[in-house]
Amino acid sequence: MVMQRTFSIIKPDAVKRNLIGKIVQRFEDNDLRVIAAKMVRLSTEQAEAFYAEHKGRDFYEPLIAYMVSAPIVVQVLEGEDAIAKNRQIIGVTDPAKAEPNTIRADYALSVRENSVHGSDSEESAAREIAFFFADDEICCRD
Ligand code: RTP
Ligand code: MG
Repeated sequence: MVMQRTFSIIKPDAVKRNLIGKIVQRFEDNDLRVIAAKMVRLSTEQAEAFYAEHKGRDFYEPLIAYMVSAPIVVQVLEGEDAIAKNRQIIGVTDPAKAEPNTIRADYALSVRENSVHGSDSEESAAREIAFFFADDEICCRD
């Protein structure tokens, strides 16, 4: 197993419902460490750039409107096999189909308002981390 970094968003629905702590607890309980974190309010331009891969899909416009509707918490998580592990902890996109005890099964409101984002590959993780964090904002820990 290799140490990996992944990128996480606590999305507007979860921030609005005061679930930041409960969600971070899931990461820490699974040996993922928060090595960078900040709260941001995305502009429409930032949200469109972040989700550019989905441009043209029917859910794209409402996704952008949702992502700018309230602040979000962006984080870099580090741990063994962090990318796949984070996706397991999160559960699949639709909370109705998400595995029991996943964040989305327990907290998400709908397919769109699904509480968290997690990078889906090494390439996505690298792109998404660089989208939000400068190198000197990421703290390496022993
Ligand atoms: P994420 O990127 O946020 O971790 O989620 P994901 O990989 O599970 O889902 P993805 O297919 O990348 O979609 C990105 C986000 O768009 C919203 N969505 N809405 N049918 C719909 O209404 C729909 N499908 C996707 C969700 O917020 C999803 O997380
Ligand atoms: Mg995705």
